[in-house]
Amino acid sequence: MQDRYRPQEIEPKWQQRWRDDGIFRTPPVESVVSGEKPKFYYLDMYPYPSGDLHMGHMRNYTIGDVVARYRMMRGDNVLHPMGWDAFGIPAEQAAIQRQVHPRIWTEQCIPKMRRQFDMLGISFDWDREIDSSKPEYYRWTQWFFLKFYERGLAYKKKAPVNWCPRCEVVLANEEVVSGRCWRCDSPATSRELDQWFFRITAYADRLLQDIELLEEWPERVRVMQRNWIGRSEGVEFEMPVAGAEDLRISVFTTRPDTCYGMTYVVLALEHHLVDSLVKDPATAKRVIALREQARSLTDTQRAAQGKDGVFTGSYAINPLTGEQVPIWVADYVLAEYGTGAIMAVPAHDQRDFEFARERGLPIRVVIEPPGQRLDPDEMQQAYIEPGVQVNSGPFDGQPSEQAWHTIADYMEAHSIGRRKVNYKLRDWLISRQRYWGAPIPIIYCDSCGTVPVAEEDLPVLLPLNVEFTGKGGNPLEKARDFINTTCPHCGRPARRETDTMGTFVDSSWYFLRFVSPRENAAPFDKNAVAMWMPVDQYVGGIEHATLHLIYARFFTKVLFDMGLVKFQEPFARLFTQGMVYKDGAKMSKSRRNVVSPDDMCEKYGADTARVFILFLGPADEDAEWSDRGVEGSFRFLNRFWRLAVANAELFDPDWRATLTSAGWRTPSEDSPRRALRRKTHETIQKVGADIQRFHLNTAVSAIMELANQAADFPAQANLQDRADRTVFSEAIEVLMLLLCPFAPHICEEVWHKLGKSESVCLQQWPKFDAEAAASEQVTLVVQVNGKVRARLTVSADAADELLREAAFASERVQRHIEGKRLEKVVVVRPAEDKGSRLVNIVAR
Ligand code: ANZ
Ligand code: ZN
Repeated sequence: MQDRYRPQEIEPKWQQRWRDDGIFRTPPVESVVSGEKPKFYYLDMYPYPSGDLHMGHMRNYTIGDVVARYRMMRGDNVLHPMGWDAFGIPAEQAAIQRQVHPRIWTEQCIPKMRRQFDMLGISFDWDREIDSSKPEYYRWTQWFFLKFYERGLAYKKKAPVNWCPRCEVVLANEEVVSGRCWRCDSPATSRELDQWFFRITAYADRLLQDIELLEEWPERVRVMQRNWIGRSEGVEFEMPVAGAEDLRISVFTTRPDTCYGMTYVVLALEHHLVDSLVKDPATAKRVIALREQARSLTDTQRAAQGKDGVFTGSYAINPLTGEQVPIWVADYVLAEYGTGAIMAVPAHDQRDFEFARERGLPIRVVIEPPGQRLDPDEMQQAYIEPGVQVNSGPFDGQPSEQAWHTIADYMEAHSIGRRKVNYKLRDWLISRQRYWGAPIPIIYCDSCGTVPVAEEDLPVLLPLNVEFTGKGGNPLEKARDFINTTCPHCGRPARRETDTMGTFVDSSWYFLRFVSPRENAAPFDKNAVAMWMPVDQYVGGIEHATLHLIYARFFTKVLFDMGLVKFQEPFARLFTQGMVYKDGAKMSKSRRNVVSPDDMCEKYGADTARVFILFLGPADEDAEWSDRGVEGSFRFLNRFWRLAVANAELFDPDWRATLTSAGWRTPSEDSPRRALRRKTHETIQKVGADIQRFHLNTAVSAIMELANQAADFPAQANLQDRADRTVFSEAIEVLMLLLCPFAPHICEEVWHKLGKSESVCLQQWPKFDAEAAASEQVTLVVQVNGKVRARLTVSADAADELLREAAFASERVQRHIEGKRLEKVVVVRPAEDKGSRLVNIVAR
């Protein structure tokens, strides 16, 4: 009786064996340094331990597992770690809703997820597991804060911040997605609070320039980072207020060429001059109402949809013309960008155009398309292209691109303004008025002011004994024992900072911790970092294109400047995987379209789940769930099982020796044996190349094809014949090895059933034999006007175009068409592409 394929029995067995034998343990630094094997640090973005592994995770980590296992078989020294981004809001929400302490909650969730990873057979080195919410870890997060503070890169200021009324938490700009909280989706509002920032803007230029170094990153992510940093070159200049010459309005423009087209000026609602300019009480009331209305909008929303404003009653003087223009206050100008004020040029800026049209403000054209006139009354939209200057005094007639510079030069020469570079990038708001995070190591003393905690006093422990009411924000504010302390300078009673750091701080350096996770004297062992970093392959979702991936780059650059690391970019290669959809929507609990990895594994086994999820489509694209696909993957593994197990008797473990000694490496004749050997080696090459390019779905189908051909082989060949048996055995063994990264458990079981003893996971990736893979040769018959004129030998996979070329390259063919006009060239292929091809030429 033949064994049936029973994944539920074999999978736990092998997982246990792999664990007992420690086969995924990272090689020690010493052996990596001395060895000749290349190092390969494969990192999946570490997850938040929600306690529930979903399909998105599963896809991500399966992709990673295939690549890491493949690298291991290729002979690389592989570091493939996993850990937990364990601080953050959900654990605290759980505490509020269920009265479970975040510590306990987290400690319940982590083993659940670890079990799920193990259930899937992911090859993580669990000895290196890290948890960012443990004091061993966050003491170093705090240590980095102190270092940043020392270097002037951490500072505190009052700032209007985005606020989520539902989570009762401050949101960084990056956490506001289309005006909503990135986590709970409720509309964000705005508030003024004391906040801690990291001065990432000091690194804006380096972050921008070094994008050039990230050649192995998806172009999409590089573009998103460039836009996020948002460098713009322009001119900043000042305008006196008419009748109040001590008041000056500073504006930033990227279009100095349009200065003569300014017909009004706009201040942001929060601009510091608004209150001095507005004299009329009715207008002042209106301004207050506008501010009130804007409070519920985020910056992005205001810039996009805002268009409400009021005339202040005052006028500014255009320094180029001496002309007076009205000063308005409006919501579409942001207080936080540039100078918080603009010169409005409705003829050439679309937002100004709409604002002016609605209020009947004048529109003056100063740039016209070459050879064309523009009438402001006729314009349907702003003209934003380059052109020729008009109505621009001494600059008339200049191409606008030139006038950009001549006007900027003029302003600089006359001390009206200066060239200026501005960035969209804001300093990174790191503080959270939340409990579940690393406490910011700062002490406030009435005599000494703001005092950093001494390094040797780290970690500042997060007290466990606090109350979670869900009201009024941060429970730490009521934790007396925590707050009351003594000043490190003067020893008098002092208070601790109660803000904690956002989790993006934790994840900005975790990739460094993995190289020496138990290091106690430093955040990481410098030698280990020098050895393993940078990460060779980083994989995660596109949603991190700007957030995490800019912060981690920034951290790395600061650490470089501190002399702690020798590289400036942490991630050499980046891959962003797509999401999993079902019925056209992202899988989510609220949509009730979740398929759980547990159910799949229970029903079909982990190997089927893995093969299926990879087979869904290209790994970097979103994929649509398909129930039929699961069945298909399961049937494939069953076929593979039967192929190997049913033919176990015929399997020749010494096929390799036989092959070389008997000289059948490249059977010359056209036979099933030759075809199978060719297919075997074609597949070796394709699967390896596909894995390196993350084309895992096509790799799987290539393996399926080889399996099908091998399954057909016994009927076509004579397995009593030694040559046939050898080539067949090779195909079976190669199949097990190629499939191993994708479906490791079944391969391991079959491998042992065929009499092998060492783990299949530790085998060498099969070697590609180019000669064996060389494609079949077929005859190409060339006819000219119905008569055979040439017989040529061509490769069977030559496309029509190549066949035509080969035909015309033949001298005999040339002789017969010389001096004639070609009327028709037809390529004829035999059924299933087997046998000779024909090129038919008609020439008169
Ligand atoms: C006059 C002008 C004329 C402008 C023109 C554009 C086109 P980026 O590329 O984003 O830097 N601006 C400046 N500060 C602003 C603020 N705080 N809120 C809203 N808008 C602001 O764009 C800079 C341009 O955006 C500036 O150039 C300014 O409008 C506007 F035909 O000045 B411009
Ligand atoms: Zn003090």
